[in-house]
Amino acid sequence: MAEFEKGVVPRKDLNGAGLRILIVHTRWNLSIVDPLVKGTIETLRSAGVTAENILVRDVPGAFELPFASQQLLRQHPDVDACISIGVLIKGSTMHFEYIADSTCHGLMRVGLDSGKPVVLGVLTCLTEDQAFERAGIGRQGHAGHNHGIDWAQAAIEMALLNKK
Ligand code: CRM
Repeated sequence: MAEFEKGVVPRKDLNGAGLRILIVHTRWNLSIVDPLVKGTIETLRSAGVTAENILVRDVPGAFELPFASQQLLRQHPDVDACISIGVLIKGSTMHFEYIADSTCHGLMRVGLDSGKPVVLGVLTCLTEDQAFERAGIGRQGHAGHNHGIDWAQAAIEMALLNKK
């Protein structure tokens, strides 16, 4: 039996040429957010999205992502998809649960209301190590996988689907 491999199987030959992609990212947990944004941009570029067609904007924290994504999509009607990136790490209060829940629901709503794909680039991690590993910069010999790669591929796939 084939071994189970966790994760998404990307579509082959994704072509992002001509697509315009918005990235909105947080400045909270920036040392983890930065490599995620980098991985996202590198993947978009290698799939044919030009540098001029990648708009990058930042906001304070994850809670701001839905509002900012909504407003930036309104201000830039030529954008084909939005990737909203942030990293939530559980602390000792209930803040994490409230922010994670409202951010994810908010981003889903922005996508459905705007008719533009919004990719959930928000990690909701129980430990710092989980976050590092999902940004491809894991410690203690476990580099992990940069989820920005998957988010870029999802954005291109959904943008192309939306153009049909
Ligand atoms: C984040 O991206 N943001 C976090 N924030 C900030 C929050 C928002 C402010 C202003 O509206 O509320 O920017 O998204 C947090 O407040 C916390 C909780 C910190 C604590 O007290 O445990 N965490 C994050 C976070 O992990 N990531």
